[in-house]
Amino acid sequence: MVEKAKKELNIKDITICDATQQMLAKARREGVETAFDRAANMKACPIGADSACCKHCAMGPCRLNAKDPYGKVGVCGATIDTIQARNFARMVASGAAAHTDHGMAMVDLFREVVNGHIKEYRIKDVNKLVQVAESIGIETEDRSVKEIATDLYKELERTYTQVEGEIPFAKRVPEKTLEVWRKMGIVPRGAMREIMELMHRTHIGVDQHYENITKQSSRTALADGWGGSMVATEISDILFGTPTPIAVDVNMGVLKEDQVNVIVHGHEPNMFESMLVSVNEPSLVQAAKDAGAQGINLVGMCCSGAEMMSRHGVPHAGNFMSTEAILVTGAVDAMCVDIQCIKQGLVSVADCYKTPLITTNTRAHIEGATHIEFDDHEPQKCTDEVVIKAIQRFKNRTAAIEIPDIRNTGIHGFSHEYINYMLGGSFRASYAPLNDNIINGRIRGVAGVVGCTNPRIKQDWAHVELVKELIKKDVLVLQTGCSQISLAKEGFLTPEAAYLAGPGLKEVCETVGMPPVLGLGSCVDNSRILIAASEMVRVGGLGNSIADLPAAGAAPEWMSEKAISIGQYFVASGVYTVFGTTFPIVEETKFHKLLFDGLEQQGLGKWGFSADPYEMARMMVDHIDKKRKALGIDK
Ligand code: XCC
Ligand code: SF4
Repeated sequence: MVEKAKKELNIKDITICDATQQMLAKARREGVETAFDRAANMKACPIGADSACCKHCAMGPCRLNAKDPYGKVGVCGATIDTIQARNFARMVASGAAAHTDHGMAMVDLFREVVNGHIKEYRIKDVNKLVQVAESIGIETEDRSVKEIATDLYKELERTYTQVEGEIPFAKRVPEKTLEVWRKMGIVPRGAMREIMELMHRTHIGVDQHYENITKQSSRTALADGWGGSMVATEISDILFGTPTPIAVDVNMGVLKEDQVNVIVHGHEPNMFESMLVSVNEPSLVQAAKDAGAQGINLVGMCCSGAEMMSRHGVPHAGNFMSTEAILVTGAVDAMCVDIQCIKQGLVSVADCYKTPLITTNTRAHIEGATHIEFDDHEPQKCTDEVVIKAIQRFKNRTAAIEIPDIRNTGIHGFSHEYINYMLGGSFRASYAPLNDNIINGRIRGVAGVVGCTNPRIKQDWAHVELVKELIKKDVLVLQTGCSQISLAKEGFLTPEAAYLAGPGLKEVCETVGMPPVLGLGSCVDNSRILIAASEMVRVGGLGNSIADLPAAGAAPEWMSEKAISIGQYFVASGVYTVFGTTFPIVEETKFHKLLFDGLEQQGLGKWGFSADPYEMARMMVDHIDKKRKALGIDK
């Protein structure tokens, strides 16, 4: 039998990222396979893509027909709506678990720092500590940092463990939004309880009403957005500092041929923070020099990269779909990973270039990678060892090195506090309050454009085209995660990019000296968008709930279950949220009508979908205009 020839796409159709293109060409010359190749050769399963199958028990797996969704049911009798709602719920549960478990790790670290068991980290941002404590009603006056921090720890732990009542950050939700949640019974109690209940309810033979399942999906997703993710962001700010705008280089050109290049890729900031210490350790810097290097060059990727870039100005080499490509440079002396979005395929690419791929987290080992366990109690033990491995690899470099000579400088690190300050939020006397500029129409509305890159769509393309359209229409864009890196690589995160914006937004950007696209950090930092939205409601003039705001969200190239959880918590918070590339649903089913319309009728937001970024922009702008009209500020 003749083996079917492998499909090879034109590299220009795979990604608009020049550096990634250059590395994919090198990979092809060197016979190295990446996820782009695998995607081209593995068609997505059409039944799964529609979410028309169920494997929740051994009477199945069952397949329904997306073309005739009500033509049959599963062996147990489950309808298409039950099956889809359950599949969707499980994605929410997994995504929410990822963010909340990350937040939990931050809370664990916080506790150990507060009680003095960990000395290597400390509370760096006392102002933020006080502010977060006060936001949930903890007394701060005349109390020591330790007392406040101890109380804050106890409170925030409830985000996870509480079995009854409301999670602490529910206190930050605008009153009217909270009222809707209370009426629907979807205010999260504690993340563990919500995720457990959602897993239970999606077991065979439990909850078999798509509306009731979706209610628990909302509750669980809210335990992510206003719970786990928000805790992760706030504790990280308290421990490592709240970001303020900083100029950073992004793209593969941040690698340096004459230095030991260490990449950190993943999501939690603690290991990365320790790595920052290790690469500056005089004895290790000397060891690098003894090996013939000019120094040690630390670079981030994906979300932990986005976080470290925002906080410390650590350069960022690229987003999710560039993590294999960067190894192809041959210049990476160690890639050190922790949790989430770490492709198993990195192992074989790293192997081709003799780059040590090092896993560090007890929850995420990868077969074939080297595991060096990271422990918060002696963090440098792990990160020093990684650096030593990197220096060894530098000394014995054999791979042909080619580093794309591309670096894009932009301004990153816009925390919600800073946006507030810059655009006047609580300081309405300031010269350019955000709400006033929305009311007077210079800024038409606000859009969050976030999320992954995905080999099923040309990398970065939908992000860039969508954002271009939005700012042209005077919509201020807030970004996080891999999407932020897509735009950074195209030069949009600079004040100079204001010329690409419509006249109103351009004027505001020029007055304030800010980019039309504001980078807020990693995916857990989507919680900063929630807080900014609450703040806009609090300041006044734009309605009483988040659902009233002229705002919309999008994840044009999403791929992870975390993205679905984020989408659902934005929707449940009142935001119209449009996804691109694909959506796991059969159109014209009752479940589809619920997500794309019914939830809005219940007082929440709703989902939207389009694979076309221009249409996505139209949908979002139409929604923003509809909200402006309802507020009476359309002219
Ligand atoms: Fe992962 Fe967070 Fe998606 Fe990027 S955006 S591919 S989830 S790294 Ni979070
Ligand atoms: Fe089939 Fe029902 Fe079992 Fe799902 S739960 S696999 S639909 S029998």
